Amino acid sequence: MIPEQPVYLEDKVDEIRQSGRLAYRSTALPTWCPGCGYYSMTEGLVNALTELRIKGEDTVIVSGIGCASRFPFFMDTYGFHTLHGRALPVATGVKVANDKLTVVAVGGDGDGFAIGCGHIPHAARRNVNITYLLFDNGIYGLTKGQVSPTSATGFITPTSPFQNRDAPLNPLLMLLSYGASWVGQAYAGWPHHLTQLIRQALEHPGFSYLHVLSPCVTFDKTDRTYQNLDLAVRELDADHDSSDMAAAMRAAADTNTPTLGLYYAEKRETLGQALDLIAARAAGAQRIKRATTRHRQRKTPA
Ligand SMILES: Cc1ncc(C[n+]2csc(CCOP(=O)(O)OP(=O)(O)O)c2C)c(N)n1
Ligand code: SF4
Ligand SMILES: [Mg+2]
Repeated sequence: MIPEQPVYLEDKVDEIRQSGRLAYRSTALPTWCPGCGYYSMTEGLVNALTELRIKGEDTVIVSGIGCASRFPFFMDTYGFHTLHGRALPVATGVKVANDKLTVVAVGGDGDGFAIGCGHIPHAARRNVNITYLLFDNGIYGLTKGQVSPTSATGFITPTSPFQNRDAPLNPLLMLLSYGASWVGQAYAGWPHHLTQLIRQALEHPGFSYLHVLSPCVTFDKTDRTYQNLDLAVRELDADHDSSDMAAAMRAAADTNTPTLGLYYAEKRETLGQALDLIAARAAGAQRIKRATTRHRQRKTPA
């Protein structure tokens, strides 16, 4: 259909800018392959930050290494592209240094569950108030498609030419048992649902873990494709109780049908709150020590 009035590119860009959707975009255009699920995550985070009115200058995105970990380059927020697998300790340090910041750690399945796997339980049990967005494409995308800790058994890749013999890890079950205080799962092919879950994760006061199923369209033509995931995923049951750990674990254990939504959420003391208390106690102990010393000095005859 030909529009009655001509549409000018400048006007269109202005319209998009006014909607706020360019506010968090850097001038570096994403270098991901066309169709990569990671575009949905960029859109989802931009929309969630816009809805929550969190400013770019108050946001820090921390990543490791991999295609997923390029994320901070494409965002006009503060960013830190760290070493392979090291996003979580750096993000924890950023948050501890300045509790007012919104800190988002991002990374892939290889970055998080292979080389960086040792950091996840500690960020979760400490309940550091950050959001971890895990982009799971079940493959090492950046290094051209090797098998990863979440690849399906039987998956053929350059490092598993006679089929992957290992069973995939179950990240949701792991995070639940590590003590993450917010655990959810989303899918790059459901962008509106993804935005809402990112928003909830950002709003949660504590460690929020969002597992995002995402196709690597270049190196996986058979397994985690949009076609397969579109047929496989479904929403968590409407009566799912996100305060019920056993129900969350049952849903997470059902790997045949990946369910999307909020699995589990609880409110408990964050690392920042605990450190504030420790600092107050330490300051109190110092005051008592100084007062006792002064008292003793006054009582001791010269
Ligand atoms: C210490 C170290 N070991 C290995 C590599 C090679 N390497 C780069 S990215 C990567 C895997 C990334 O996979 P994933 O986290 O799933 O990210 P994706 O590319 O799939 O988004 C590996 C093994 C590296 N850069 N540094
Ligand atoms: S290689 Fe795969 S994960 Fe990396 S940008 Fe391309 S489609 Fe995305
Ligand atoms: Mg990957």
